[in-house]
Amino acid sequence: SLPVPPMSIRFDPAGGTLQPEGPTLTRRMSDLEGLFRDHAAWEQAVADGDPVVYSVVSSRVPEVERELPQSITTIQPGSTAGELWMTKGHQHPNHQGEIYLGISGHGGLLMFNGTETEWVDMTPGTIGYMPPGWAHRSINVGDEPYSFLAVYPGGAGHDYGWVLEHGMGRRVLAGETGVEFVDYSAD
Ligand code: PAN
Ligand code: ZN
Repeated sequence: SLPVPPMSIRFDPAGGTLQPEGPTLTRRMSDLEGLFRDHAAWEQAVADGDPVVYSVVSSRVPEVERELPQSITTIQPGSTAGELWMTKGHQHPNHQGEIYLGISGHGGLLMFNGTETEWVDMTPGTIGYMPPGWAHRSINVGDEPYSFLAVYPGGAGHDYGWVLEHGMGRRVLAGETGVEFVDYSAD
């Protein structure tokens, strides 16, 4: 990847794009295998049109040591067997910190360090901080798309196997009066 010059990057909320634009990632339900509590409901959702659950648009700043890449994630509203739509979640293998900034909609940032879980409610203007060693997953808890900016060290790496192996401590469900949490141990 080529180094980039100092620059301004604009986010177009209507189009969900960055200018100048970098790589874009689309995560459909089929990409979230093994993550929802109700496997049969997940399979059914894949069969029923395999909806887009979230997308990630990145700037052109490369994911290499000493650079500071950014991306904007947009999670669609929805739930599968009561479990709110979410990102896959990952650990940074080199245990580096990260910040998120809420842009629009209502979400949450679930963090897990292998023992404890933490929850940060995310609305526009909230900065969520993930210390080194805390795996993180984002959840849309509202009824419109939830978008946030992520800024992370270029050498952080993304370990998705860690979450498949260790879980995230808690699951986030749509309750009668708001968000409800259940322990992974209840699966
Ligand atoms: C974010 C995430 C993004 C998508 O940019 O990568 O929200 O979530 P998953 O990577 O878990 O699918 C970030 O935390 N980067 O480090
Ligand atoms: Zn991260």
